[in-house]
Amino acid sequence: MKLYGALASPYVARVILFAQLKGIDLPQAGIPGGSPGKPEYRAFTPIGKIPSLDVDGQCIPESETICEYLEDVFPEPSGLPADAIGRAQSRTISRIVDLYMAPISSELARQVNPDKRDAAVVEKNAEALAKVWTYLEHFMGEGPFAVGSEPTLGDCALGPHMAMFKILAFDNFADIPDPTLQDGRIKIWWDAMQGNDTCRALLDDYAVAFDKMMAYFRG
Ligand SMILES: N[C@@H](CCC(=O)N[C@@H](CS)C(=O)NCC(=O)O)C(=O)O
Repeated sequence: MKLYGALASPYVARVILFAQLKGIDLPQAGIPGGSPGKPEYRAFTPIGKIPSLDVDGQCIPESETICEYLEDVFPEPSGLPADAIGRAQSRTISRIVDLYMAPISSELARQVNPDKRDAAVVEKNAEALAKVWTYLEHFMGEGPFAVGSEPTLGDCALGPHMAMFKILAFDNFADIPDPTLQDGRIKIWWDAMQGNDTCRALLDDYAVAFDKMMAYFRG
């Protein structure tokens, strides 16, 4: 079993963090062909995105599906809360990240350079992001983590994305405030992530990797 993908991707970071929290030894390997667009990688996964998991030549795509696969194969320690409602809450946080938060990052990435910026696009996405914070606050369970006293699947999805938004959005757009600095449920969550050695170390490494990639958008 090996994971294809680079840590600069918040989706790859999700899987790595999930595996680390579960104590799974998950080797990373170079993408076949060298990059996601290459025919060698497309033959393995026509979706052509990272991460993907190679299980004896069988491709498992999509970060969330990979995490659920790891949970199935290595059920202990669980990467999900013990009760069904808690598991649904943790999965909901991941879904909010993928469906509502992630698309905003792609839009804002194109607005980072002030010389090429469209203020209307920034404003539209700032409003959308403010809504995402309300979704997260509404659907997070009892804390301090996304659901409960330990990090689970939802934290693994949200952590790298929040770390990405710190560099991509809050550092670049004065009108997009950082919710992890304002009193409330998201700050409680972020502080818990920072207080967990595994989460903090992964998020720090991810931020370094993502920041290097940001040079492309700043140019
Ligand atoms: N829904 C996918 C998203 C993966 C994704 O968008 N990966 C990006 C890197 S952050 C990628 O591989 N992009 C390469 C490309 O589009 O060519 C998942 O959860 O794994």
